[in-house]
Amino acid sequence: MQTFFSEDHRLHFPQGELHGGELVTPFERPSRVEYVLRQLKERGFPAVTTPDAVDLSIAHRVHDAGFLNFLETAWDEWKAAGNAGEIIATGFAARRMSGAFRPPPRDIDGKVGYYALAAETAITGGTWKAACSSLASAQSAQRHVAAKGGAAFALCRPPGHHAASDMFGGYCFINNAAVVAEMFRLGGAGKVAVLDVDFHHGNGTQEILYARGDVLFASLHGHPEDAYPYFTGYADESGEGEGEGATANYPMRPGTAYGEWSQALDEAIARIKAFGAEALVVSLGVDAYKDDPISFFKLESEDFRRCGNRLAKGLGLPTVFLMEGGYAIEAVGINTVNVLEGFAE
Ligand code: Q9C
Ligand code: ZN
Repeated sequence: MQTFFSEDHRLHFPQGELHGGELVTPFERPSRVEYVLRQLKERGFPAVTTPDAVDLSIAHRVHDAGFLNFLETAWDEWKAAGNAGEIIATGFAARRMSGAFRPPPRDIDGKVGYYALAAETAITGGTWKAACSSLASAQSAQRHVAAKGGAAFALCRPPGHHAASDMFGGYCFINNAAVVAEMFRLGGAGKVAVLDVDFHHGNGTQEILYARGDVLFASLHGHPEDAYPYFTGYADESGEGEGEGATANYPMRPGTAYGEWSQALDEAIARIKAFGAEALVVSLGVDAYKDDPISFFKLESEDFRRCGNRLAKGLGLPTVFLMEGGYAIEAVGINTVNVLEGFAE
């Protein structure tokens, strides 16, 4: 299986993540990918391929233009306003505030809060370029699968599934999964499925696809009563309008192990099959792992191999795997590559 990967991910490395009232080294850090690259190499996967240039026209189909412009220009505005540190959102367009439904404020602090879904995710001078390089890897993986069939892996960093049409956060800026699904549709696939196995609910992907009947979104994640991003991912969120029935959420409680998790996986696979998807996008976070520092499921490393195998055997679709989360960094490589190997077995 081919891997697409850009070194430009390194341009995004904030010094701080607001966590427990402290600024700590972000969990989503550049070294995560080193562990994945090492496992790919050790297990004889082909050398990684550098992606072609990003095609932002597709990003514009799933994101708000003002939002993308904000991501591109926020750092310069922030510095011009005299700020010394990294961009961190402090004031939000929260419940019942009229500004949530108006254009963004002029002031950069106001803009940051307007476009942020949470405060943990800092923006720095290299964030936009890194997010574009992450999307470029996703897009090259999609083109590879569209042309040759089979499966490909995009080692995306920063991740994408929390990024909504006009919000960043949860370490995400551009929604790679939504863009790849859109590319499959533009390439002629009648129906596409996005399966999100990251521990966290893929709120961004869900929001972007919520009213669409041509792309199914299915997600296995920590119950929103217990887990970030807290405010989406309930089982009764099932889509709207044309998209009614094309969203499937499987929230699970703290301590969930592979037995229960894999039942949800099987249900999601059955939904994808019944939906008639012709291509599959997997938001591949491995933070459902038992030792993940910010999550509470109990999957073992071998369970990730089983997961990959079930996807291949149960669906057998052209598949693009997109790296999302996973923060037990020494195990991130093992668990990620286990999924890919299990798929290929
Ligand atoms: N104490 C992904 O896995 N957690 N994002 C913030 C602050 C943010 C996870 C908790 C978790 C984001 C792609
Ligand atoms: Zn996650």
